[in-house]
Amino acid sequence: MDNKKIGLVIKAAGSLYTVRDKASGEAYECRIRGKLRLNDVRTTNPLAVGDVVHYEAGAAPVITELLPRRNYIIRRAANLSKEAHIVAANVDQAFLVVTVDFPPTNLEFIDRFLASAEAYKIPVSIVINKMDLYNENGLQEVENLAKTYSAAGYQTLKTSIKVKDDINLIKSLLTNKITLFSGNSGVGKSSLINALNPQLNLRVGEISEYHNRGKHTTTFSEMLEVEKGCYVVDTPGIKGFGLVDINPNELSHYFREIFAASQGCRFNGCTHVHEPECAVRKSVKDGSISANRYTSYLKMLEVDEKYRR
Ligand SMILES: Nc1nc2c(ncn2[C@@H]2O[C@H](COP(=O)(O)OP(=O)(O)OP(=O)(O)O)[C@@H](O)[C@H]2O)c(=O)[nH]1
Ligand SMILES: [Mg+2]
Ligand SMILES: [Zn+2]
Repeated sequence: MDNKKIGLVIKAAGSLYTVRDKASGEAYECRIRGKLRLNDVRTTNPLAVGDVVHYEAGAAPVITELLPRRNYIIRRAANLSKEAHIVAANVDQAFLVVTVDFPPTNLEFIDRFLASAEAYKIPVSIVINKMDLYNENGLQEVENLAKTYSAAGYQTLKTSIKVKDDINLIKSLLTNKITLFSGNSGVGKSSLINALNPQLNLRVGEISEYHNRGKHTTTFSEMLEVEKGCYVVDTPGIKGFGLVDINPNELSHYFREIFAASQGCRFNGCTHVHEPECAVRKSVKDGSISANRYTSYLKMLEVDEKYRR
């Protein structure tokens, strides 16, 4: 009996996966049977939204095999954690939603996300949201942020869910793509997706006034069709972003502007930490590379080196 079918994981909630059949478009709630053959990374979730799988339909549908991934975003829950978590797989691009307040997004978090995406060449746009809420200081921070990441080679957007033009701009960037929305809890991922298509009616949560943080309103990952051919993946907010599988010798390759500048370093294999005639440090000194980005690079070298597999 061969009822082996191919499907796309469109929702991942605990051990239950919703799989959309490639041929019929019908959705099935599946569990995983036995041990899937996976790549050797130890993960808390064997499958993620965006995965393409073999599954067997029937009274109790089961996923039997994971097909090779084109890419994925993977992180460690915390730096000390041994287990990794796959945020999404097989995406065309990622929108990292950030806010300078309500809640503030940490810069190192942004740089960790970018480095991880860079390792699989997943294009990331930085979406600075809640533009309607910022005072003068906030707006100054937004400018600094936009300048830093534009200079590093990333598309940077400033948005508010209340501004129609902003939503239309985002929509125009989604055409015929699968776009991952990621970021801290409360930055407005689900709100932005609702603004793109109000019929989706995703749950959104308040920001805790006491902690100035989101309340982890979205609890599972889901792929949604915003318009024909435009898919987005809404995900639960994440707090930390530990790197997985990035060799310290290669870390600088995942900082676009550091990698570009490193072509001018005197030594092959320069770590840009202490070597003489380092073009990267020179660029940090003269301001053409952001000091914050360089600081993130150094922190990631020190911290992640100890815990790499
Ligand atoms: N003023 C303003 N509020 C916004 C904007 N975007 C989102 N919010 C509010 O921010 C709060 C959090 O929004 P959510 O969409 O739930 O945030 P999320 O990123 O999906 O959060 P998690 O699901 O917890 O990861 C809600 O109260 C939204 O109404 C914006 O552009 N401007
Ligand atoms: Mg949400
Ligand atoms: Zn160097």
